Parts: sequence; C-alpha cells; structure tokens
Amino acid sequence: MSSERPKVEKTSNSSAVSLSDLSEWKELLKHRERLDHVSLRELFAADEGRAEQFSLQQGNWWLDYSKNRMDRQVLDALLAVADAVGLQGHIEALFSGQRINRTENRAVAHMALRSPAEKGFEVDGEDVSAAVHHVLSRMESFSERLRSGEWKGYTGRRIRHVVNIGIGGSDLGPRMASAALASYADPSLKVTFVANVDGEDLRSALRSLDPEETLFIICSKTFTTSETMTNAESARNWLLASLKDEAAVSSHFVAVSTNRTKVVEFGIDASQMFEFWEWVGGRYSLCSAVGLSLMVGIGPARFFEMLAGFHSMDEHFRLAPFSQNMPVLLGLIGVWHASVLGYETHCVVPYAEALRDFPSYLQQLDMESNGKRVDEQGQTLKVQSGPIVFGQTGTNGQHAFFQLLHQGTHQVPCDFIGFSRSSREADLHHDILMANFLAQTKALAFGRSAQEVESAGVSSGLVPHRTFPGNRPTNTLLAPSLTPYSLGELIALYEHKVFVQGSLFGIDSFDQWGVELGKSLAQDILPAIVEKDSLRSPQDSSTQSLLDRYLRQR
Ligand code: G6Q
Repeated sequence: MSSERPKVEKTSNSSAVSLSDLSEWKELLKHRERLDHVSLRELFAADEGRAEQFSLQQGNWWLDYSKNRMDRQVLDALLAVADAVGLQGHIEALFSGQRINRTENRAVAHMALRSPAEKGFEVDGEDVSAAVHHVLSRMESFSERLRSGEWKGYTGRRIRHVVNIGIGGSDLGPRMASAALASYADPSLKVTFVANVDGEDLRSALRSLDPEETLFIICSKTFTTSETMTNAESARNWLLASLKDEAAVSSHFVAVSTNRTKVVEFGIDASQMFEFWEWVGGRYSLCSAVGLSLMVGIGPARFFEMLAGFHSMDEHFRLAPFSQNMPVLLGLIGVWHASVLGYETHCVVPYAEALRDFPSYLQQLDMESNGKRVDEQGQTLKVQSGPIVFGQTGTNGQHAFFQLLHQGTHQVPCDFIGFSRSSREADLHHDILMANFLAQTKALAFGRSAQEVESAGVSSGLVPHRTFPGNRPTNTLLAPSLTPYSLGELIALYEHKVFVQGSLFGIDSFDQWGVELGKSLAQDILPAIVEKDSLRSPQDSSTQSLLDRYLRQR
C-alpha cells in the first residue's frame, strides 16, 4: 500500500491526463465488479479488526469509514489513483499560494487566513501574513468595542443587535458557525443574518429591532451583488426613517469587502471597512473578515480558537501520508462512491441541532466547487464529478427522508457527525440522540434480512416491506464536543476533501461560472417588469407567457 507521500514536483492543479485514461483508474474500476456481490455483513464477518483498520483519529475527530463498501484493495487502488494524478503536487501548489484558480487567474489561499503570524504565508510570491493579522486585530478591537458597549449608536445607546447582510459565501459560513457556536455567544448582543432579496427576509429580521440599537455589517466581496446591495439600501432607509440624519449611517454601518471604492460610494467610511482579498473565494471566506459577525457574537478569543482548529487540519492535510490523511481519505471514498459506483448523491447528517445549517453550508462548498462538467482544459469529463449534497440534522431527518436511505432504490452515501458531549449540560436528551446516531449507521450497513424478518414472526405478505437490504455506505465522524476548535477542524476537513476530489477530476474547484447566466438573464428581465413592458426584450414562449401572467397578477 502507498502510505508514504511520493515526491512530486510542484505543479498547479491541472491534470494533463484525464482520470479515466489512467491505468490506475482502470485498475480501480475492476474492484467495482469484484465487490458487487459482497455485502458489508460479509466484509465485517471476514475481518474482526475491520473497524479499527478503517478508522483514524485526527485532532478531536475520530473517523470511522469501515461501513463503506470497500476493502483494503480498493483503498490501495484509490491511493494509487491519488498518486497518479499528482495530488501531492496539487496540495503543494495550494499551500504555496499559486494561481490554481485558472479560469479566473487567481491564487487560492484561504489557509493564509488561519496561519499563525510568525509562520508567514506567501500568495503569488508575496507574504500576506502581516496584512491578514492586521485585519484580524482590527476585527478584534471592533468586536471588543461593540461587546463592551464602548461603540455607541448615533443617539448614544448601546448596540444590542447586529445584522449581517450578505449572500452565498458572504452569509452561509458566518450564519452556520454562529448557530453552531451559539452556546459561546453573548446573549446581550444578538446577531441576525439576512440574505434573500425577498423583502420578507429583511422585514422579519428588522421587525422587533430598534434602529438606535442596531448595527449592520454589509458583507460582500464585490460590493455589487444585487441581493446584498438591495437589502443594504433598504436597511439604510429603515435606519434613516427613524434617525433622520445621514450622519447616523457611520455609527450603524460597517462593511466587509475587497472593493473600497464601492463601499465609500455606498456611504460607509473607508475606516469602517474590513478588508479581505481576491485570493479568498466566497465559500472559503469564513476565516477572513467575512467572519466578523461571528467574532462579534462569540468574541475574538473563541474566534481565534476556531482559526487554530482550521490551521491544525490544514497542517494535517499538508503533511500526513495519504493513507493516514483524513481529508484525502474522505475525498477518495467520495470519488469511489460518485465516480466509480455511480451514487449520485451525498447526505450529511449532523446529530447536533447547533449544526442545523451545516448541510446548506456544505452544499455550497461542495456543489459550487465540484459541480463542473469540464476539466481545467475545457474537456468534457468522462467521469461523474461532485455529488448532489443534501442533509438535515438527526434525529429530524430520520422522521423525514431516512425511509429512502434505508429502503429506497437509490444508494445514498452518508456522513454522520456527532459529539460525545452536548454543548450544554449532559442529559438524557443527548444520550437518546446518540443512541439514534449509532443505530442508524448500523441499520444502514447491516439491514435486516428477509430470513430475520420471517423468524421474528412477520406475516409473509409483509416480509418484503419489512426487509432492510443494508449495504448502505456511511462515514461516522465523532468528536468529544462541539467547540470553536473542533468546528474549525471540521470545516477545514470538508474544504480539503472537496479539494482532493476536484484534483482527481482535474477541474477548477474555485470558479463558479454556473451562477452567471441566470444572474444576467434576471438583469435582462427586470427592466421589462419595472417598466411594465413585457415585450421590451425577446423571450421564448414559456418565459414570455409567465412574464405576462406575472405582470397581470402583480
Ligand atoms: C462563493 C460564491 C458566491 C458569493 C456570493 C456573494 O464562493 O462566489 O456565493 O460568495 O455571490 O458575493 P459577494 O460577496 O461578492 O457579495
């Protein structure tokens, strides 16, 4: 087995040879047939040490990947594929701040955001750590002024509510992490998130808020995103309707952006802008100033603990041999499922209510990164790329879509994420939660055979309905508790898992051209709506008739 990291020259994230042409890939495919009729029951029966062999500890996280339909030979074949595509070189290119986002000609360096100041981090040949830590300390002093009450609203009242206005990468990360770490938050300072351009989102956030005690963080890398700018304008109107003085804006608005000109044009002083950089992708931006609302909520010390958790997973990913490398293993298992076995979906189920937004966060991270159909050279992929990601917290999901996971015709690989201790006090709730956590992966893996159902006295007509085929693959991730540090480790684990998969597919995981077309068509259609002139620009017959109907009914 390939357990040592091979020496590979630094390369950018591009594979000259496509995955499916590699002899190592062809070798891997042979195992699909070999394992086709081998069940997880048989795999476990054949090897008493299976759980131990297919498990790994990294930092706070224990990964048990033994309940996947694979064996040592499959793992070796996957590791050989990783070596053959030059994954080691791709990782080195990532950590040396190269322009691996080829289609946008940008460096990718979110690891710089959580790297300790003294270590230095080069992006495009320039050490960015001083700039990163300068912004972090500005965030720290702003958060402390807000939390201590030193920062006052325009009328001299203390700020009690912070509203983060942003969307996509400028929303999902801080929103998810704020919910995850709510037990660390200061209850006297409430942080709310507004993303949707549907006015109901902003209205319901503002409904119970007092403008004199509310501060808005306008969070947008470009400061041109239509949803965010529309919400930001409406928020400013709401504030001014009550405070009636333009001068009030500076006490109630700060910005997080890369675009100083647009921030100033909006009316926020440049001194109240928290900067980040082009080399931070939206969905990888939680550790930048995009995390300001989170830092305000949980305090700088907890935020820095989270960064340390991220950094420890970064170092593990960069240095550990592939066979002991958690993000690499998760990535390879995902490729085995999606691209070899043809399982099109991937489900993530956190058994922690605090992680309720984690599936949506992961959905963007994975699907926007690896939902691509051509490789970096523009060639159509010959293998299935990233899966459709979905999920919900346990146990809620058990009472909703788990039926299909257990007995449906689809195979849905799942990640189960749980904690040994609850983030509040230990109680029976947590034990019940975790009993379900353990039971579900067991049921999915081993099922219940027709024979077992019959011997339990079930009438023969019901036997097929009450049989569970089992053999449904899962990974289990277990940590002692949900802390800023373990959350940082977890997010970085998935970021790097996604990178591993993108590297194998040979795609650009850091662009997102797929979101552009719909945006520009909306810009085309909006004037027709505003001017009530449905014939303003030519539409296909379906869009035209829907537009006409909308204009009649609005
Ligand atoms: C993430 C995407 C996207 C982006 C939003 C918001 O990787 O690029 O989700 O974060 O479109 O963009 P702005 O931060 O520029 O408003």
